[in-house]
This record gives sequence, structure tokens and C-alpha cells, in this order.
Amino acid sequence: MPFTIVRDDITRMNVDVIVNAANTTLLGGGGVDGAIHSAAGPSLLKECMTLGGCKMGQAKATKGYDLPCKYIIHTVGPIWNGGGFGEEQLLSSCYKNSLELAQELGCKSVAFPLISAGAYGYPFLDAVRVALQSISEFLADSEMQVTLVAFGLKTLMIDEENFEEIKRYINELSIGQFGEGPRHRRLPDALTDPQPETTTEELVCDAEGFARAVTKRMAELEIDDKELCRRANISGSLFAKISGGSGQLTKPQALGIAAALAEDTGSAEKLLRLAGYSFSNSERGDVVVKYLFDKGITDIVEVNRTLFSLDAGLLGEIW
Ligand code: AR6
Repeated sequence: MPFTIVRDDITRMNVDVIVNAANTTLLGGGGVDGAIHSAAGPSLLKECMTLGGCKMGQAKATKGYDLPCKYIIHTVGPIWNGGGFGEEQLLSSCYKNSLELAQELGCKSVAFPLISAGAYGYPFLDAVRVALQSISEFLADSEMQVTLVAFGLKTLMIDEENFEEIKRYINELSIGQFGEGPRHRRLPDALTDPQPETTTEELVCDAEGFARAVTKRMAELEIDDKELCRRANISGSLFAKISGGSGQLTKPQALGIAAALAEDTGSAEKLLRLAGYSFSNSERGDVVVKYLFDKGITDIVEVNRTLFSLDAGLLGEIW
């Protein structure tokens, strides 16, 4: 099942469960914890007082009270202490245990903040990497919609050098408006920015040809449908439609599948055309994807965190 990254306030998320980056007392605090307690109302603290705290890396659930979600899962991230004290494994456990608990509660959609990336001092890009890797590993076997919520101005999820290089590449193709990166943008602009158009050149979709090409390439790569879904960031039900040769894919879905299967940019383009699309030099997202594919970067986590950092739409089955 797919993941996405959004820029938002987690208390506004319309999902079955949101995750709180709490402390071991579970009795509230600052940051996202404070925001969740104020938005959920005082009954949340009353329930938290009955839970007896929570260990680092573990997770406990409460009701959602005044929030739009049914449940809140409280997890305790590691306090960054240089990286040699099991921080990565603890942080990864926070995501894994929260996702397993969400599954036990029968939830179909979950939203995470970037655990430990605030007061607990985990280096931001490392916190992003651990979050996305842990989520992606879980999704390899489970059906859940997982949203990673980035908050505030600091939402550049790739390193600065990489960001500058892609920015230069986009500007060279003169489609830029890239004087300012997302880090320097005011949040309201970023929140209201329209998503890039998903289609430019409308080609005819050959759903059966696409299905045949996907099946053939999966056999060559010796990957099963679960692995394809993980690599393409799509759900099992969408895969069933694709392999049945029915339905029109969106361009982000087709590009997700191209990322999963294509050998190079040329073969990605061929797949894309069967789905009725082509790469466009006037769409920032397409330019970034092409740049990454040209460099052999097709890992969906890498591709999507780069796209997010450049304010472009993500690949896969994005809701
Ligand atoms: N929505 C989404 N993300 C948010 C929000 C929000 N409303 N508010 C902050 N963030 P932090 P930690 C982001 O400090 O590092 C508390 O006092 C924030 O920008 O909330 O795990 C607890 O009680 C950052 O990226 O959590 C603990 O004592 C991320 O959430 C301690 O802080 C996490 O920042 C936990 O520290």
C-alpha cells in the first residue's frame, strides 16, 4: 500500500489514527505532543494518566476525542545522543510498533509526525530517512495508507547540495521559478500551491499493452506483485486492475510503475506512453523524475522525498 508526504498540521489530518511523538510519562509536553493534547481536549490527558507511561520505542493507543481521527497512538522516540546509543533502531521501532498497533486497531489510514526530529534533536534528514524506510518496510506486507506529515518551514528532505544541483538543472531547462527553495518559502504559499498538472500531451492509453509490458518486466526482474506494489507505491487493488488490463492510470501511478520496473529513462518513457503519458519538460515533477532516472535513482522513497523537497507531486497511488 502507498505512502505519501504532506506539509500540514497533524491535528487536522482526516485519518483513522494519528501518531503522537510523546515522552515516557505520556502526560503531555510541547511540540506535536502539546498540539495534539490541546486539539483533542482534556479527556485525552485523563486517559493518558491511566496508561502508566510508555517506554522508548514502544507505542500505546488512546481515543481521538475532539480530533477528527478515531485513535491517537502515542510513541516515544529516542533522544539524540550522537547516534551511538541505538537511536536509529529505537526510532525505527517507534514507526514499526505504531503501525502494528494501528493494524491491530483495524485502522486503514495513519499519519505520522517526524518523531524525534524536534525537541529530541534527531538530525532532520536522518529522521526522515529512518521514517520513510521503516514505513516502506512495513508496507511491503501490509495494506495501509501512511502519511508522513512535515510541519513548518523546515521541509527540505534531501541534502542541500543535491537540492542545489537539481535546482540548477531545472533552471537550465528554464522552467524554474526557483529563486527560492521550499525552506525559504512562507508556509501559507507552500500549503496553497497548486499541484502540478498531471497530464500534458494526451496519448492513447493501451491498458492491455501496459499490462503485458508490466507482467513481462516483472518476470524479467523476478519480482512478485507485493514487491511491485512496494516499489511503485501502489496498492494491491490497483495492481489487480492494472494486470487485468482495465482502467486508466493517473500519470503519478504510471510513473511509480516506471520507477519500479524501468531499466533506464528510455524504457520508462516507453511504459509511460503505453499508459497514455509522456515526460514533459514544462512540468517540474517530470523534469525531476527524469533527472533522477537518468542518474539511476528509481527507489521510490528517494524519488518521492526529492519530489516533495522540490514542491512537486509524489509518485504512486497518491490520495
Ligand atoms: N503537526 C505535525 N508536526 C508537528 C506539529 C504539528 N502540529 N508540531 C510539531 N511538529 P517534537 P520530538 C513536528 O519536538 O522531537 C514533546 O515535548 C516538529 O516540527 O514535537 O519527538 C514531547 O512531550 C518536528 O519535526 O517531538 C517530548 O518530551 C516533529 O513534529 C518531546 O517533545 C517532532 O518534534 C518529543 O520530542
